[in-house]
Amino acid sequence: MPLKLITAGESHGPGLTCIVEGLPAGLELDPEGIDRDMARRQLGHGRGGRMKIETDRAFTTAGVRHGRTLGGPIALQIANRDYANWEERMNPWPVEAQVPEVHLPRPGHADLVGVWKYGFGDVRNVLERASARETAARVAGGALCRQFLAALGVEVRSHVTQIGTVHAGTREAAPALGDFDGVDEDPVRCLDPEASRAMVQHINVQRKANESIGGVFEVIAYGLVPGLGSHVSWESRLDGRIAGAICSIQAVKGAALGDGWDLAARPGSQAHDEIFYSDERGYFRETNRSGGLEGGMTTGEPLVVRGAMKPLPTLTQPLQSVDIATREPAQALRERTDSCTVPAAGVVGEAMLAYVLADAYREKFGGDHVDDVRAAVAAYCERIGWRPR
Ligand code: EPS
Repeated sequence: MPLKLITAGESHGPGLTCIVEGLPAGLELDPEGIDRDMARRQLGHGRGGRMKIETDRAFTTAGVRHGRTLGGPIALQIANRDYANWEERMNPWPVEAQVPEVHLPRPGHADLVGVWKYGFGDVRNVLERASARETAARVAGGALCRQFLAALGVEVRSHVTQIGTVHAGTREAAPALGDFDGVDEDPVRCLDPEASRAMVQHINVQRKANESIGGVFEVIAYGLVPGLGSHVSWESRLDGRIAGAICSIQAVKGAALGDGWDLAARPGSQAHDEIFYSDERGYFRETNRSGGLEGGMTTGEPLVVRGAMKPLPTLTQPLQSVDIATREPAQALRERTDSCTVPAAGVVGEAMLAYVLADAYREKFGGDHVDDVRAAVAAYCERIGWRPR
């Protein structure tokens, strides 16, 4: 059975729910680990006033007993503390009060097409679900996937490599797992302190000019076995599954695997990772331009994916739009918003990559109990002569 991760919830409704179905029984879960990921998603210079209201915590209501999974669907609930201020506007049931409608779609948001497609006259019926608040639920579910992967020796990390026009310096080697130790303390979750200062400055300047700012985050998974995903059919290729998951994050417009777009300009001799063998190391590579993926399968090298995020479409100086009630020209909706969420998007990217990889492990190794999965992974590594790295 494929691993499923389903979210429900509106940005200012009573709360968010995530259901994860398909994890094995017997997996020990750490509730603090889930809340740690939730808190990490709220980090980053450039967030708006909403983050002062929310302190996200996941309340587990199903699928876990005394700290271990039961093998059934796991349900996690996250309250929207801001709902207290929206009880009339977002009540699931009819209210006495006259609730004002939103008629000013924002360019770049789901607003306009959403009201056409679903037959609404009130843009709020679209924007509430389209909001990136939904990613809090993905991160809660992703934390379960991350803990399943950790039980198999896999770790997932992220960092910010670009904000607006500011790029982190090029590194001589890809980051090692230990390089991420202080990343959440950095105001933009960047590994390059000098670039981080320039990024913060850039956000401040752009925010003052009423702009929102995009950027690029990178997610890396360490400790994978080779052979997750498959070359045999297009749906099985992990490249597409990962790119799809990363591009499903609100405002993400591009995903690059390994050296990605840069590979297009290089001669073949500079684009691939030559293969070596030694008795001590077995098969190995000296480079990782492929980002740990060849033929739609993991190679066992760190898996590297980047996501490019556009600037958020809610602007404090709104763009030109049309009032959908009068069809007269008007400025787009002006709402409280964030100016930059790239640091948070990296944490959401971790959740999405953890989900795709956990699904790939479930597909390849099956097992009802987590010990069955561990035994199957060990037998496979033995067969191919793979030494966990
Ligand atoms: C969002 C707009 C802001 C963000 C929100 C996503 O919310 P509000 O309209 O309430 O100020 O803060 O993100 C979150 C609440 C979150 O938890 O990430 C949007 O329009 O996408």
